[in-house]
Amino acid sequence: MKFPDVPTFRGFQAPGRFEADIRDLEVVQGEVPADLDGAYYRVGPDPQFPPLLGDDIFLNGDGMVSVFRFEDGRVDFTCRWVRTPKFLAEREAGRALFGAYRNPFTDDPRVRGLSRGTANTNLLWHAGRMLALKEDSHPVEIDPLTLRTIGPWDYEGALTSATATAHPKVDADTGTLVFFGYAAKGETTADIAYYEADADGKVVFERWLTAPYSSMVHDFAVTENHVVFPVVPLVSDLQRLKDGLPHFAWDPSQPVYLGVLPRRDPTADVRWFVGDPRFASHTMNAFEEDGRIHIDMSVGDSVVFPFFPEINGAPFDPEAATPYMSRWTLDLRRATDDFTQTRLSDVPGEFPRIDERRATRSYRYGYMSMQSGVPDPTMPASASGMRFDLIGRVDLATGTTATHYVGDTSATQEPLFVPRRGAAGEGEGYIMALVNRYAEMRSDLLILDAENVDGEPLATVRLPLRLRNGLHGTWLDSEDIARPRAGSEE
Ligand code: V55
Ligand code: FE
Repeated sequence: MKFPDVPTFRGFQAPGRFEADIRDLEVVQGEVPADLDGAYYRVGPDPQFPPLLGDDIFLNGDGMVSVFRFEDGRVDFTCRWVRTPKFLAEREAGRALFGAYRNPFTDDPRVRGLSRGTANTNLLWHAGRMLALKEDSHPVEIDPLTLRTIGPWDYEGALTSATATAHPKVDADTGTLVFFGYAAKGETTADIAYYEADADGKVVFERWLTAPYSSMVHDFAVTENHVVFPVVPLVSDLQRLKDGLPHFAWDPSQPVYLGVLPRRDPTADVRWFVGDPRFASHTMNAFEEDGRIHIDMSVGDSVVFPFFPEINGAPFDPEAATPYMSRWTLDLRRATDDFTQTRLSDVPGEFPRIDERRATRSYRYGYMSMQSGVPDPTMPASASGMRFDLIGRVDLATGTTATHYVGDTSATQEPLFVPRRGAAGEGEGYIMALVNRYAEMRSDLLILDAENVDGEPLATVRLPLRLRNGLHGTWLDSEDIARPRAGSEE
């Protein structure tokens, strides 16, 4: 067995392929705040086997979950693969059986019909369940204490879509979960299924709509009274899959459509707003103000992923691809279908997070992986080509961005905001970020004061090993970990 000699699988991005437990990680700088009592979970792709087709894209690796547990200033570490149906079938075979990213035509015939999900994109804690998410398939439940896989979760049959987003939203006030699946009737279908589940995890609303064209709907926007589905022209169709082409292509001949629905309204028409082609992947937050909807997303003029080609073969344009946090504003009071775009920070960035207590409401702060003017070109780039050498806090009240430089020969992964216990004010808390130390081929967990981002870290927790790039994560308070889930007898 051998992984291909390409950057996706070599150097810092070489597959980790270990499952580990480390007690009491070394704290080499500062002190871990003693009031951090809970756990930071993150997930990312880590292929179990070399790709069936000889090469693969970063987004297709098997989901590996890591957890950092905090208690009394000490930090324990555990990582485990999610035992998806795909992972188990391939482990049994001792090799890869599934082929290209979201292309079932490339699979070994013996796995036909089996879920292709990798559970590699995000983790959701809701109604006492920890779910590992991938947007092409159903969630997979894991045990938050042991990281043992429990199995696919379909909301007791209520998840009628073939897929569920990796970026669901939880209303912090009500505990309501708002989520959707795109390609909901199977790969490359333009169908979107929108759901809401109550605080006990029971699906209480379902509604289907059809997008103007089939594309990657990686994230969406939820406000107090509306949901918005951003359809950006990273398109797909079945013929591409049959032809063995990458699942998605960038098609700048198509406009952006923003589909707005009133929440939990079974009959209202979808209102489609239309704008110039642009790429947007992650929503920072969205809210309503005087009959308008503001959607804050990282927006670029072109697709950020070099491995999803321009549909007519134009070369990847890193400058056009560079994303900036931007605000799209739709005016529901006007009859026209246009919307405006304003830039919220002049520092390029992605992986936006917020103080989740403000999700769906007006807010002040966002936290992001950011890139300074002259990132070191000798250092590895992320899958998107970005070199995230800064952790940033965007202040929407002052229009300023504070940044923390993570060091030479280093790059940050997604920064997560963790509220400080007993502090209710927005942004009172910590930022956690896993930092790649390229010179040492090792990882550090940085803990920053979220109100003093540009200051020295509160603590640097040293890992004796390398955690390749991951995607998204979540914080779980120790009180929640201990609490049995709704309806269980445990
Ligand atoms: C992304 C990540 C995915 C995916 C589609 O924007 C989009 C990130 C890790 O998987 O399948
Ligand atoms: Fe994402």
